[in-house]
Amino acid sequence: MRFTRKNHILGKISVDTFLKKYWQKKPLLIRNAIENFQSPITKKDLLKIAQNEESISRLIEFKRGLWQVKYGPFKKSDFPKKKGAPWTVLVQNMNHHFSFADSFLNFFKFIPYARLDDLMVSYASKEGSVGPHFDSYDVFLFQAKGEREWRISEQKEFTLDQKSAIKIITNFKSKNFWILKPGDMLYLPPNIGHWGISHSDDCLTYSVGFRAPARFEIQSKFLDFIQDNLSTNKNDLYKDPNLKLQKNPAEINQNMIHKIQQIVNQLRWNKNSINTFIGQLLTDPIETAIFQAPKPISLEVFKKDLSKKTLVLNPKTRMLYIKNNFYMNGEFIEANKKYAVQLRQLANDRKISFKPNLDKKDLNALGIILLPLYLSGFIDFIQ
Ligand SMILES: [Mn+2]
Repeated sequence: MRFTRKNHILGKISVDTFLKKYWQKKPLLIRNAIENFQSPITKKDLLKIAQNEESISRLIEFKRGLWQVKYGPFKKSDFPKKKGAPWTVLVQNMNHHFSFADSFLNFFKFIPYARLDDLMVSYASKEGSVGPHFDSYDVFLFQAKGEREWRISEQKEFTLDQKSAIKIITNFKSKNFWILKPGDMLYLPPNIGHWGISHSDDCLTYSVGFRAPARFEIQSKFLDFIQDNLSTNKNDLYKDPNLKLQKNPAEINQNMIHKIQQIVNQLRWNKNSINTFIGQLLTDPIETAIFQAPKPISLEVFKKDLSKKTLVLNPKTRMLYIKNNFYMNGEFIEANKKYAVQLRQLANDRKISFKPNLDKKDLNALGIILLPLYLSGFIDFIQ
């Protein structure tokens, strides 16, 4: 499929205007974000991936006055067959399973990768819905096939349905609604009440989801990081050769308090260690990501491939950098800053082809940097 507006999906709105006026602030409807869009992902593809052991999927139905949810992986027989029954299947991280879904995310490069979560795809039969709800994260809802009505709310306070297994707003009120056709897209900032209802039996919606670390998560993971990097000698015990007789044996004496305060104050971190923490935190892969190790190859063979083929990041791989420091899937990459240009290109484009005339010494150095990542299944070659 050819896209007419290369790398721009916001219609008449410029990226600058979008970031200034809408991102994290207010909803935006974009008609014809992509013209003449035809979804390369079909209902059949989606239901197949929902049966995959590694996928994260949900089936949502409104039955007997209750919103009900089942979690995948599913068997084929789990999907409702009754005609006219409204149901929805949602599959997360489609970009890990379907190369088109991965490349679709390229439209959203105007938001940093560190904020990007995944592409979720949902199928709904006519009247299918996940109910009125709100999410904690930003989302672009792109209509890929069929039609869906979206109602959004301006409410600040929600009451939630206690009986349903999913988060459902019971006092949902909406003034606006839109019917989205293939190629249309709705952006929603966090905490906006919304309700999507399928108007057709072939409704496919792509949700480009973002992530935002919670303050608590940052702080508690930072304490873990500090603990993991402690170099204190474990056998260094508390000593008190100057112990004086004290009146009350239950009282903790000032000497002991001072010494323990000093030990606590010896915990140190600086900008560099915080940066290492940030790089590791933000590239930590999702919990379900499994990286399959390839057949081991020697550095010589790897270097030959490197000079001929295109190197790509595994769709599950997260690679980010801070200046000349590179992080991949929660690990710091040991590399001479001489090769930062190439590593930056790999991180930004998620692929790189080295020139065949690459200097022997440089090829060798890059081979040494990249081979361990290849052997971990983090990067791979395409012809
Ligand atoms: Mn939602």
